[in-house]
Amino acid sequence: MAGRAALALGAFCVSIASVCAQSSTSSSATDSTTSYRAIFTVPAEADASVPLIPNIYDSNATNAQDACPGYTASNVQRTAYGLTASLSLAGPACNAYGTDIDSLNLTVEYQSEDRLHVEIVPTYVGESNSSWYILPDALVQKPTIDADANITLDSDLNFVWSNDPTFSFQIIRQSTGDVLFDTTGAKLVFENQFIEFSSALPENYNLYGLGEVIHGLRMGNNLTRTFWAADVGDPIDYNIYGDHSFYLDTRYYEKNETTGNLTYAPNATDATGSYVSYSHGVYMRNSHGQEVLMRPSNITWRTLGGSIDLYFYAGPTQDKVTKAYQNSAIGLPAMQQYFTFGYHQCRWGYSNWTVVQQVVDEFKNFGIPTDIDYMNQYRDFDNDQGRFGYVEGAQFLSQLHQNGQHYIPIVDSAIYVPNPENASDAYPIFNRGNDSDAFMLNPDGSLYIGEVWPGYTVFPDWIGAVLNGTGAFDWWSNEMVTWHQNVSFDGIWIDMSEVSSFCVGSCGSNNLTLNPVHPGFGLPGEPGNVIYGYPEGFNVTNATEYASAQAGSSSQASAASATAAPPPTTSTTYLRTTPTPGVRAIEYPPYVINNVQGALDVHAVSPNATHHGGTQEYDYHNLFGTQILNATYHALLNVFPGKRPFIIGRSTFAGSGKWSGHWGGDNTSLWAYMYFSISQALSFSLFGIPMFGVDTCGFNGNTDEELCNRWMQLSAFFPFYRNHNTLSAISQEPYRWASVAEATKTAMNIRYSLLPYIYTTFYLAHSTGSTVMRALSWEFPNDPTLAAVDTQFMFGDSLMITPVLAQGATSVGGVFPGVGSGEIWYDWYSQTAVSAGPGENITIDAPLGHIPVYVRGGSVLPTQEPGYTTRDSRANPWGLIAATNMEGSASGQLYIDDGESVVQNATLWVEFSLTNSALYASARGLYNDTKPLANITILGVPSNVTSVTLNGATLSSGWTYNSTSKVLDIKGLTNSTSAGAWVSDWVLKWM
Ligand code: MIG
Repeated sequence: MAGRAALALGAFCVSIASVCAQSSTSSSATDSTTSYRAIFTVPAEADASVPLIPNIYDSNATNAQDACPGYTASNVQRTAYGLTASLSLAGPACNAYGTDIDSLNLTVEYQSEDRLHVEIVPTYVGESNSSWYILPDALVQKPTIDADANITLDSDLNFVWSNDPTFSFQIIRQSTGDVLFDTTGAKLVFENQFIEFSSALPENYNLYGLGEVIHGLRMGNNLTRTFWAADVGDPIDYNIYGDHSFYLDTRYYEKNETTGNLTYAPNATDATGSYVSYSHGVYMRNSHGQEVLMRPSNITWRTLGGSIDLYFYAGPTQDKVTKAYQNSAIGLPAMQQYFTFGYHQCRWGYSNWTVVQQVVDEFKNFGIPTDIDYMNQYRDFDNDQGRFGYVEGAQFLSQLHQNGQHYIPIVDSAIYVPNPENASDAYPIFNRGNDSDAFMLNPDGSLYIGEVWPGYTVFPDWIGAVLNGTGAFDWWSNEMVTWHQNVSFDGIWIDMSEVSSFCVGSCGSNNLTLNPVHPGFGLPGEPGNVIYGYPEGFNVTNATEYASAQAGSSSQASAASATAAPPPTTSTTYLRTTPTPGVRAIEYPPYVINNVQGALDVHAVSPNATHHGGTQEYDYHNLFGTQILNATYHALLNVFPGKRPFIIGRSTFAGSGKWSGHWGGDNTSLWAYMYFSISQALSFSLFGIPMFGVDTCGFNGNTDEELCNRWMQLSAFFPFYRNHNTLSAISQEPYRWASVAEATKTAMNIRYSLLPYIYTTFYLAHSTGSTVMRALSWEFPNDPTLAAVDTQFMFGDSLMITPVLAQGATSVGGVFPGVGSGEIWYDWYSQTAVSAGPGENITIDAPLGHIPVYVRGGSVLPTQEPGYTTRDSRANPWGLIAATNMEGSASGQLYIDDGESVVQNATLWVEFSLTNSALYASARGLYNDTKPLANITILGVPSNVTSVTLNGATLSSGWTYNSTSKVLDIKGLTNSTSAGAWVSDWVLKWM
């Protein structure tokens, strides 16, 4: 508690943009139902997998490349935008992991200047054969031919095909002659539940994306990415919550300055040579369980269904690829309300309004989300009246809103089914949904009943709603509107949307009279599941505490092993499913993907769950998470007509960004996860979900002072800035330690000063598809040494962050990209130019509490004096930081609007340009902003300044020039700009 006074944050920022709450422990659920009976615990075996061996580890598995015949192309027809052809099996069917489809249609379309589409679908798709599946556009947007496309399209990509020895194709980049995608020598396999195709890739290739995964930014050439949405706490390299079957491929070439010839440079290690890079993107529009195998010389796709629906994006820069991907395929990211860029404080275990109030008081002004603690026995849209009552809540929330703070509760994906034998167990939210056909079914038409926090539950049927018009979306929206009348939340946090279910199959179908039930595993903090873990290095920094945690951990482990069931016999026989012609084995497909949970039906709603209209989860599993975001987005538009919905969702798919942001899920309080947060964020930049952040200080396990100190500073430079913690772990609000409070204030002060820059950067992402967090390799595409850098990053185009990511460190190594070609970097704190050589790894002093931040020469950053909340900050006078480049110039922008409306009545766009000792501001737009301009700081002013003028009028005082730091610091502009900083254009000159 030492840090408490320190983090009273006085005049400082910290807009608790939101707070979260979640029901504290299962015992509360037990308490509130004891009058009925003691709660039943579901046996752990209910969620166990059948023994399966993933194909990639199965040395006995059929290699479809050996067994299958491939296809032959015929009937090739030219079309207005490309060609079509028929593909027929080139030999006897192999039926390796399904039934071969003997006849396919190939379509190639030059859809725009920089996008080429290759599609392969069964010829008989129109006929009713349920084993062939085409992903509906209504669920996942499908890129189409650009309206202005015509035959003179100057495409840099070329499609070339061959029948030698069987059908294959290449995508060639004309300008370099480089083959970007090449299936030569690999057979096409197309079965009803298995598709395989493969492309050669050059030596030491650089691929990025293919998430969601906890992995370094660059994928490397020995990784299998599995796509199957899973509720699992961030294991490294496995499938986790979301699926984005998209990659960026960046290739570096050495350029011969005389001839202009390009030579592929896979192993370049110097930053100074004459290199160039070309990037392209590949999107596979397929929602099935999938695997992408990256190997040293190729990449292989295997999917459990659907079709081949590939889009090649020519780039040739990351920026162009990402913009084109968003504009054509997934949509531009949702614009966010201004407050959402404030700080969010959350945890699982804020057990009632009073506790939440205390947290708010401690911070004075952080953002406050609540986890499932608020719920009545974990039931959606229903508060526990004892702990999170509506009356008390209304008071709390009205005060919070008066403070300029916000409240973002969690909403779970599953809906409790009341116990039919217990009249007092009524849950009308379920009944209303059931009456609207809003829930998934068993194949026989009865309700599919799995199990999540509240007990046995049903699951919203988004697919039936989209494809067959049943009521899930309307019901969801009505429940949100109704609940909001009792709890005036400001946004929604969606959880468990993979969609998670804690048992295999419809385990509740015959067990509803047991409801509510306890999950078959201990919640964090429950006996046997006490949290003893600490970050790396805790043994060194806190030896005594570490020793006692170790002792607790060992006795918990030995108690567990004493009561545990005997280990399974080692002679496991694995289940192998043999394909039956024409029939799909949807629960245990013959090809076994390396799903982190084992079989597809473990810890998730089963593939045989059936939607209204008859379709099955097998084909849609990966889309639940994105459709609940769609439903929530539209529900929030009904709750807050005209306001930008604020949503943070767990499971995402291509296209989720147009509705929602995302957090990194259940990471662990380890230094390793702080490092991985950067790669995860950068990947989500590529996926068009810029509103991203991770659980700062770590979710699972206990954090410690040093890690939390570093992490609170790092996350301040992520778009979504939230501290979140698991149930029963030690408290980790930044005010718990004096040093963390201080470090947090430092970083928040910078973040809140920069809110106008952050908001402008985000607006550009929303309006053009540019990114917010950026890899160094994207901003400096001609430096091959940056290809794998994921320990430093850009926040927008003007700031570089070089965080300390190692325990015990007091300095950090960092490069200063571009310095060989004239780039200048200014230290944020000293405001002076850094001296560094090209490619040089500089040791930067970074004691605990200091995060190195650099301003890129050539930028003008709009700022505002930080206030305690985003609302206060937004009301403060403006400022500018201009950092000159080698030529002595700089530019930047500022976007202003009302901060919350979907459609704006008026906006303001201000352009700044600095050149020849003059800084110009020119604006357009009718948004009326009357705040004055308080100060302008110009970095890198080379020679002495003796006079400063604003619109020709001399400023006789209020400015200083420092000839050592080369900073011209102009204050006291408030009077001359009292009508508003941007009401008229101005020029500031100095000499
Ligand atoms: O499995 O609501 O990722 O943020 O605190 C636990 C409790 C369920 C998982 C979420 C996490 C949240 C937790 N939830």
